[in-house]
Amino acid sequence: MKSKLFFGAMLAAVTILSAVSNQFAMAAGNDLVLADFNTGDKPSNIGGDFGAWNKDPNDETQGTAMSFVSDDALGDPAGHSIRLDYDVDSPNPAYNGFWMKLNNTDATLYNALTFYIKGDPTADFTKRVKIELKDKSSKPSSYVVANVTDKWQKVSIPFDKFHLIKDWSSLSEFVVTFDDVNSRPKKGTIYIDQVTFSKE
Ligand SMILES: [Ca+2]
Ligand SMILES: [Ca+2]
Repeated sequence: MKSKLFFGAMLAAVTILSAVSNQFAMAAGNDLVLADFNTGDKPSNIGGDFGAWNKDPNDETQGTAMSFVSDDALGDPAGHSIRLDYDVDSPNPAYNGFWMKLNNTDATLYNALTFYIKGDPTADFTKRVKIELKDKSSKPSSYVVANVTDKWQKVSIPFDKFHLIKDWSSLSEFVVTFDDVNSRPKKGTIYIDQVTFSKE
């Protein structure tokens, strides 16, 4: 009886150990890079379109302009990131930013959205940036990233922070939003790179 119990305990331990090592194996190389922007052109790594959006294109006092810059977050001398020049300083309610289609990507193998972000010390920049994901219902689920600095910083947002995402098997869009509530100063420059679904 005793030896049976011992054997059972050993078996449980081996099972747990192998489950843990499988997790490490998955974490090592199974991230899905959605966009590294390294070609300096569209589309994204998964074939998705992306660009800047403006709440009211007729209001010339607000908007975001997107461009590619050869300042890669991972230090690749041939790589690129995107530069977002935003302006939410307007007499009208103002919000604008960056959108990127996710082409119904199945994210069920991953548990975090990661990317690199920094601000431009010359143009100045907001320390708080709103990030949104949408599933196929297209209802945005948002999370505000704080403490952006003028150095590249890796941000990792666990999926469970995006409370309104119901269906992780089919994601439609990644959005960066500047608005007149979170963005201080109301005009500035943010860089984004290496948008990835990760298993952490
Ligand atoms: Ca890059
Ligand atoms: Ca303005």
